[in-house]
Amino acid sequence: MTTLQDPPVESSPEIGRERRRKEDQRLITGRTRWTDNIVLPGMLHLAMVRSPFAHARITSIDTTEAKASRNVVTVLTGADLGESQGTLINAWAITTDQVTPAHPPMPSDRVSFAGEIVAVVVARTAAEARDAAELVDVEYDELPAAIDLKAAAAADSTSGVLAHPDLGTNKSAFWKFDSAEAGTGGDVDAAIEKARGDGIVIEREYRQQRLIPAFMEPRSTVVDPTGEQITMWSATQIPHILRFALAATTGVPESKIRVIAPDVGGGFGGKLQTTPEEWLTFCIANRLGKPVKYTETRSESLMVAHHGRDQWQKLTMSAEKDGTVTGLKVELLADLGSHVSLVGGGVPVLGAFMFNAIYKFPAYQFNCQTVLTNKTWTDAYRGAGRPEATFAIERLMTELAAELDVDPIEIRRKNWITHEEFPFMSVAGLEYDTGNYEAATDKALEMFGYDDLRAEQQRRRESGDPIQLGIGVSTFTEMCGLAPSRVLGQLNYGAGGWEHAAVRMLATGKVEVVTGASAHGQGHETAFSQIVADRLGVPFEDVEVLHGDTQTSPRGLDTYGSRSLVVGGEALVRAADKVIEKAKPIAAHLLEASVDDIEFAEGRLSVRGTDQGVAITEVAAAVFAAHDYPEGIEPSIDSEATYDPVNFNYPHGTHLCAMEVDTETGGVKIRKYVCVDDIGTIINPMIVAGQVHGGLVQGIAQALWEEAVYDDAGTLVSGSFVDYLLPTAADTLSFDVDHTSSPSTTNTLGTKGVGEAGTIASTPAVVNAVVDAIRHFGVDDVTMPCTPERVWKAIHSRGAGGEAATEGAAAPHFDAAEGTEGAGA
Ligand code: MCN
Repeated sequence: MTTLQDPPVESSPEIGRERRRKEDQRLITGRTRWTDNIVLPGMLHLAMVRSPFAHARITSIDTTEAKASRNVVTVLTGADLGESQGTLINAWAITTDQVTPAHPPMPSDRVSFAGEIVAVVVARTAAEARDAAELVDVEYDELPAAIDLKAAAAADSTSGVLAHPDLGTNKSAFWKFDSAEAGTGGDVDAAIEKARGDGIVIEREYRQQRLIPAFMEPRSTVVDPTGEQITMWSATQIPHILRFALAATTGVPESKIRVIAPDVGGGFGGKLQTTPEEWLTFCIANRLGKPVKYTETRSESLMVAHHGRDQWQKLTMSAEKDGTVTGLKVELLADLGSHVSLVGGGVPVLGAFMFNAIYKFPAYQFNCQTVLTNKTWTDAYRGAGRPEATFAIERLMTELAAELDVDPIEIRRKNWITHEEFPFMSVAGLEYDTGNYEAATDKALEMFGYDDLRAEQQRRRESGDPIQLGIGVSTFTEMCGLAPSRVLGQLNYGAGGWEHAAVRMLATGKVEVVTGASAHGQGHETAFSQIVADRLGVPFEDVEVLHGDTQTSPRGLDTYGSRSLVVGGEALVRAADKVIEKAKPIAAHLLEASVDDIEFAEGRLSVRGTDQGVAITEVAAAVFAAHDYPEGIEPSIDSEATYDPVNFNYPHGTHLCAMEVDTETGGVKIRKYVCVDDIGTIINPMIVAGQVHGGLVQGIAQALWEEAVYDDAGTLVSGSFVDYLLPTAADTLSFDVDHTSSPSTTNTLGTKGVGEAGTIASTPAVVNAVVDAIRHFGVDDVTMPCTPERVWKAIHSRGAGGEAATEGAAAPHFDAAEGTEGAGA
C-alpha cells in the first residue's frame, strides 16, 4: 500500500479549536427528533412475540385471541409473510466455503436463539400491540441448544449439539494468516520450536467475554409506504448500507427507498446492523399500505440487539532469553451466535492484523474458527476485533516480562518499532505510516509518576498491606479508517470503504456540507464544520452539515471503524479544495486578471502581488446570479468528492493504570489512569476528550464489570441493567488524558481516528494492573470481568508458588489450528 504525501496543514484558527458541539443544544434539551418521536397520521404499531427457547421447533401458533383484542389490526407469522419478508444478509463471507445459515427475519418452523421473533402483532397503539402479544399462543418442541462455545466447536453430526442440525456442523469458517506463506515474515512453528530449546515460550488462554453494546436509545424504526417513495426512519448507524440491503433483498429499487437516520442516541457498533425488526416493519407497512412503527423495549434491546466479543484466545509466543520476541501464534474460537450477521464473521478477521500490534515480530500466524451457537448473534462492538487482539498481546507481553522478571515497559521498548523505522511494514502485512511509541510512553510515564508508584507497590508488598497496588501497562495501536476498498475486496468483504462528500456554496454566503458519514453521537456537525470553515476561510457558524438521509446524501458508507474523520473528513477536504479550484477562473474573470495569478488564502481569491481580491462567498453569489461569468464554465462552484483511502490509519498510545486491590475482599479500585494517545492532528480537542473518556469507560467496563451470561438452556440471565453491570459516572474516575502527535500521511490533515482508541487500549491496562497487584500470590491471570469474587478466589486458591486455579487458567484446552478439527476437551 502506498500513502499520500501531502504535508499536514499548519495549525489554524479552526483546526485544533475547542468548539462546543453545535448539535448539543438540540440533543441535550431534547428538541430533536429521535425515531420514536415520529408520529404519522394513521400510524400502526408493532409488538414482537419472541421465543423463550434458544432452540425449538415451532409446532403451532394460535393468534385467535390476540387478533380479537381491542384495536389489533392483524397478527402475522412467518408462514403468513413467507418470502415477502425478504431475508437478512451477511455482507462478509470470510471464506468462500463459509457455512451461512439462511436468515429469515421471522422463521416459520424453528427458532435458533432466545428472543427470535415468531409472530408480530399490529395494533393502533404500541401498548395495545404489546398486550395482545401476550395472548399469542405458541407451542414449541424444545431442542437441545448449543450454548458453550468450545463444546459447539467440537460438535459434529455424530456427537454434540448442533445449532442448526440441517447444516451438519457448527463450524462456519476457518480463516488463517501465516507470515511465511504471505511473505511478510518467518515460520512461526520453527520459531516456537527453537525457543523451546534455547529461549522461552509463553502459552496462555484468554476469554473475551460476551458484551452488550447497551446504547442509550433502544432501536426504533418507522416506515411510511405512502407517497412516491417508501421512507424508513431508523435509529441506525448505517442508513446507506440499510437502503442497499433493503433494495437488494426485497426487490424494491433503491430509488424508491429513502432511509433517514435522524438523531441517533449512540450505537457503539450495535447499530451497525440490518435487523429483523427493520425488515418486518418495512414488509408490514408495505403490505398494509400504512405507516408502521416498532420501538424495542430495553429488555428486548439487551436480549436481541447484537452482542460483541465472545472469543476464546489461545496464544503461543516465543522469545529469546533477553526478551526479544521471535514468533506469535494465535488460535481463536469466535462465537457468531445463531447466524452470521451483517459483518459478524469478519470481526475476528479485523483483529487478525493487530495481534502483532506495535511490535517487530519476525514470525506470525493467526488461525480463527468461527462457530455457530444458539445465542444472540454477535457483530461489531466498539473496536470490533481490535480490542480482543490488543488485550491478548498486551496481556502476553506483560506475562513475558513477568517470566523474565523485567519491567513491562522495558520488554515493550525492546520489541516495538522505533520512530525512525516508520513507515514500517508489519508482519501482518500492513504499512504503518507514522508513529512514535517512545514519545507517547515517555510522556505517559512522567504524567503517571511511574517510579514513585512502583516504589509504593514495593513498600505495600513488603509490609503485607491488605491493600496491594498494581500497575498495568498497555501500549496499543489499531487500524482504523475502514477502509481501502481494494483491501476489503481481497478480504472478500461485500462493499467498498470509500466516503463521499459535497460542498455547496449558497447564495447567501452560507455553506452546505453533505457527508455520507452518519453520526450517532460523535459530533460530526461540529468537527466537519471546523474543517470546511478552515479550508474555505468562512465563519464556522456559516457552515451547515447535513447527514443521515439517503435523499440529501445519496452516496455514503456511514459510520463505524473510526472512519468518519480520516475517510469522510478527507472527502470533505477534497470537495472543498475543488470548490476553490472552480472559483478561481470565475474570480479571475471578475477581477479581470489571469487565472494563473489567482491565489487563495483565508477565504479570499486575490491577484498575486496586488491588494485586489474577492471573497469566495462573493464568487458564490456571482455564480448564483450568473449575470457575468466566463464563457465555457458552468455557473456553479459546488463540488463533490469520493475518497477511497489508500491505507488504514494507525493511532497509537500508552495507557497506564494504577489499581488498588483489597486482598481481603477481592475488591478493586482504579486509583489513577493516564493515557497519552497519538491521533495526529486533532480537529476538536473537546470532542476528542469526550471520545477518549467514553471509550475508556467502555474498555474498563469489560475488564471489571460487564458480561452477558447465558444459562445452560440458552436464556440470557444478565438481561437487565440489574444483572448487566453498565458503569455510571459514579463508578469511574477523572482520567489524565494527553496527546503526542505524529501526523498521519494517509490524509491531507494528518489526522488519525479516535472513536475506538480508549476502548481498545484500556481493557488490558486494567487487567494487567489487577494481575500485577496480586502476582506475588502466584496469580498470573484473572478472567474478565475481574469481579471481587474472581479476584479473591485467584488470591486464595493459589498462594505463593501454589497450583494454578484461577478460572482463566482452569479453562479447558482448545485448538483452532488448521488440521486439528476444532476443540478437544
Ligand atoms: N476527531 C477529531 N480529531 C481527531 C480524530 C477525531 O476532532 N484526530 C473527532 C471527529 O471529527 C469526530 C470524532 O472525533 O467528531 C470521532 O471521530 P472518528 O475517530 O473519525 O470516529 P467516527 O466519527 O467514525 O465514529 C465511530 C466511532 C466508533 S467506531 C464507535 S463504536 C463509537 C465512537 O465512534 N461509537 C460512539 N464514538 C461514539 N461516540 C458516541 N457518543 N456514541 C457512539 O455510539
